[in-house]
Amino acid sequence: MKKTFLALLTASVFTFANAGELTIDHPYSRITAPKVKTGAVFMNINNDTNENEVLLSAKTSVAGRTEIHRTTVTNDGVMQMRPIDHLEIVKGESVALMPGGLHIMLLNLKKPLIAGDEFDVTLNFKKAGKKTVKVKVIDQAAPAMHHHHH
Ligand SMILES: [Cu+2]
Repeated sequence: MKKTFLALLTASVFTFANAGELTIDHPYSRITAPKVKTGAVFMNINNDTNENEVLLSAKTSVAGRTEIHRTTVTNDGVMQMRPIDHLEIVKGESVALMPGGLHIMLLNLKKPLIAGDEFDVTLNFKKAGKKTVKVKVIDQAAPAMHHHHH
């Protein structure tokens, strides 16, 4: 009897210790040329909770519209990006948004992104709700890409 109680107690402590938070690391964006109206935001999303999480949308005042994009390479080696309507972050895993992969697309940029600037992006998660992160603009230009927006 006593043994069972201890086993249960140990199990619950273990579960509690495991239940962390949803965290976002290193959100950044790259500089844009004066006439370019698009940009991208990158970050790591770490789901240390016990439940799968879903990123539904993102919003920022620097862009007229924001989409979640996935970059793929076609059979003939052309990079294409396409909007996805949500992004799943499985419990205990991290998802990297990075150049050449997943990113938050900024459309209709209101002004160029300049190195050293910071702007807020609010991420809307299914379970954690809204989380606002400060995005830093780094001094690195984006390479030319084929953009396929629909
Ligand atoms: Cu994109």
